[in-house]
Amino acid sequence: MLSIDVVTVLPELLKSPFEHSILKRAKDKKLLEVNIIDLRQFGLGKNRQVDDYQYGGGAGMVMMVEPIFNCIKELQSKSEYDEIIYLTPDGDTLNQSKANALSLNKKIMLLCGHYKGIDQRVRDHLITMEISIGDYVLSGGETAAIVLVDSIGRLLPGVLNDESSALSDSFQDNLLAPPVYTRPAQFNGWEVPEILLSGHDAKIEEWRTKAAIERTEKLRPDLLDSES
Ligand code: 6GU
Repeated sequence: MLSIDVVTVLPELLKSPFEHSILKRAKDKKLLEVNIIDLRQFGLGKNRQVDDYQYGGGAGMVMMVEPIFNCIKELQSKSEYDEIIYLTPDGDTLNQSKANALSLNKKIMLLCGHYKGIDQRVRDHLITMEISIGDYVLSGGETAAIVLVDSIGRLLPGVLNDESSALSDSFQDNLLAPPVYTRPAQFNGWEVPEILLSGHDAKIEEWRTKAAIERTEKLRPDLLDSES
């Protein structure tokens, strides 16, 4: 069982995404648990303030250290975390090998950033890992958290019906997945490659490997000489 606590100022945004399809199955099978924690519960004063103007001036609010500190300490008093991850565009870019590694944990916390980011002292003293989901800017870390939980959750053993299915995904071996087809074999004069209809398993496997390599050379040659 992997348990993921997501700390956010927008809990409503995260309610539905984990209630469908593969992530729902993971939850039903007790392989994955996702808890949403509303950071505003730890906000200061009667307005439950969680952000403030930045020192030195400049546009945009910054998430304050104290509510985040109190939230993390409260959660840590109940369980031990393998990682406390801050989702931020300047973090390490997520890839399949990072998702694989994270799927081996028991308990992780995700902190969703907002506004201009969080007080640097949170990052210096409380966060153990920083992750970005790509080189573009999102309004908040919540959508990134959904992506991260999805990429990790589907890797947990037993989540996918066909155990080999996650292994044959694109990127799992630094190759894009080969093309796939289903019935009918002919549509509108468009044909399915004949080898796939042959029933010859070894030849089909050979065709798929070749097609995966060709597709990767054409679309993502960078993957073929990358380490991760
Ligand atoms: Cl993790 N957060 C935000 N706000 N923007 C992003 C991101 C994360 N990853 C890419 N862009």
